[in-house]
Amino acid sequence: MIDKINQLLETVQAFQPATSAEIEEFRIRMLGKKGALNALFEEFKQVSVDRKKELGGRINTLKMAVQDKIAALKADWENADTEQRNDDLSRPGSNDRLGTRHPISLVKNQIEEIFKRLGYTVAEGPEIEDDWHVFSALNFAPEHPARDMQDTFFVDKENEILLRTHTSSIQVRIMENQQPPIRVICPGRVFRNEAISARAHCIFHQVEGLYIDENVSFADLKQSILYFAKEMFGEEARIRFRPSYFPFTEPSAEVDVSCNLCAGAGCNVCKGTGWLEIMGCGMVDPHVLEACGIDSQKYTGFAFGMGVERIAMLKYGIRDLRLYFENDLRFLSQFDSVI
Ligand code: 2NL
Repeated sequence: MIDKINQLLETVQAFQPATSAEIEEFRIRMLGKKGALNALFEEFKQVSVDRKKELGGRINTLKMAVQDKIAALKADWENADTEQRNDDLSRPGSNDRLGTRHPISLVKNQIEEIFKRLGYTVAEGPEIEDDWHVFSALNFAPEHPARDMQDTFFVDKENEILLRTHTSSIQVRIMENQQPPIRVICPGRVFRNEAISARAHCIFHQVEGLYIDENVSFADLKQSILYFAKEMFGEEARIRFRPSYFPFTEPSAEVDVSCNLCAGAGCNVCKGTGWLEIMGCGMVDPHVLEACGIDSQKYTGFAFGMGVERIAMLKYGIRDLRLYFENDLRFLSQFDSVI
């Protein structure tokens, strides 16, 4: 019997499987009901009392060696790369659930795509900016309230380093570095020192656009915005311009789109007016062109800016801004089917 046990021990030590199926065959041959170990235990019943202790110990050692060997082989097998495993590589992969795009990304991408079709390129820029690119080049008066600590986050007040409050700073950098024609869309995060509520957040997203060339007119602006509104809200969308004021444009306007929920009849989203405000725009102030090194006698241009959170709210009927920042899957997974 001792010989048999030693022989089996050698077999166990020498065993090298070529496939995972061979490990299983080995396990059954050794530990199965009709396996080698059970045969030994059966034979063990006939062993005389004085030899039971020694042989019992040896059989147990063998059993443990078998179990350890199988466990080690299985672990190796799990870690081996697929080429070594004779797996069927043509079988379907596992269906891990995919994440979904955030509604802010969806709408930002959509805005970019619409203006790309009109020949615009997309540009980004730094979130940490200086006073010149955010305020001074854009014709903000020295005492303008946006320059105050109450409205703007300063990184270094003394050196006038701050978090950009709009993405116009990207367009300033572009005008400084290239001559017209310029046609560019500038998306990005912006920062304003505001209390968080259902309608305001201190971090939000903007897309601004800029078009500069010879003979660019307000009529060009109106047609470009009409094209955008129809692409974004549907072919039946109508727009209207209301006079407004921005330091960096003259004349300036705010743009409304006909309410897509009540088709202009009046509902609680458009507060009974039939119109929803979607952006601000205007002809670039000649002071801004000159500050950025562009000849305002030769060139004119228009610019516009919109809040991505607001466009997404109008498009998807989202009621509370805070939903965008909470990462609640019940909210996010609703955008599963949107490309
Ligand atoms: C709004 C209004 C606007 C611009 C942004 C702009 C940029 C340059 C020069 C002139 Cl570099 N204008 N941008 C113009 C008018 C309006 O945004 O309500 N945004 C959410």
